[in-house]
Amino acid sequence: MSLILYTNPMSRGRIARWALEETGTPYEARILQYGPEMKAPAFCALNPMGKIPVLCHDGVTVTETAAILAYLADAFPEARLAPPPGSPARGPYYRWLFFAAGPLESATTDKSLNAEVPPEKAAFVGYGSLALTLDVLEQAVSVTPYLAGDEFSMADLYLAAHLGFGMRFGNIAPRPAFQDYTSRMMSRPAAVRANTLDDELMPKAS
Ligand SMILES: N[C@@H](CCC(=O)N[C@@H](CS)C(=O)NCC(=O)O)C(=O)O
Repeated sequence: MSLILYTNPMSRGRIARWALEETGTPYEARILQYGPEMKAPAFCALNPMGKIPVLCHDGVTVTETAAILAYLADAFPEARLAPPPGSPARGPYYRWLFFAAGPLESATTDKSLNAEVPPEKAAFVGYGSLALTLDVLEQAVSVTPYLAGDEFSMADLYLAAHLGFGMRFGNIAPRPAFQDYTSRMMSRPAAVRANTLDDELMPKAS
C-alpha cells in the first residue's frame, strides 16, 4: 500500500496530516517548499494548481483539503472518521464539512484581505457575512459535543482546524464556544502527534 502526503508544515497540509494520523495508517510525508518546488511540472501533474496538500493513495490522487479528509474517512472505515453511508448523521457530516470548506474558508480569506462585503450584497455572497457565518457555527458547536452524530468525524477535524487557525491569525475573534470546541478536538492524541511532527519540520520549511 502506498500513501503519500505532499505538504509543508506552514500550510493547510497540517490538517491533512492530522487526518492521516487519525486513520492510524502508516504514510509518507513529502515536504515541498513554497515556490519552484510546488510549480515544478512533476508536481503540477498531480495538482495543476501547484498547491499542497496533495494525497496519493495507491494511484489515486486527491487534492483539496476537505476532499482529502472525506476520502481518507471512506478509505479507512475502521478508523470511524465519518458516519457510515446511509446513516442520518451523514447529513450533518456533509453539511458542516462543505460549510467549512465553502462559506467559512471564503469569509476568513476575505477578512484576511480586508475585503468587505457591502451589506446590500450579502444575499449574493455565499457566506452572507463573516459575523453570520460565525454565529451559525457557534450554535452548531454548542448544541452537541460533535457536529455529526455522537462521534468525532472529519467534519469536526476540518472545522476545528479552521477555527484554530482563524483565532490564531486574528481572522476569527475568539468566542468561548470556539475555544472550548477547538481545544477539545485538538487535544486528541492524533492532533497532538500531527502538530509535533509538523512543528519539528518548521525550521526546515520555507
Ligand atoms: N483549496 C485548497 C487550497 C490549497 C492552498 O491554497 N494551499 C496553499 C498552502 S495553505 C499553497 O499550496 N500555496 C502555494 C501556492 O499557491 O503557490 C485546499 O483546500 O487544499
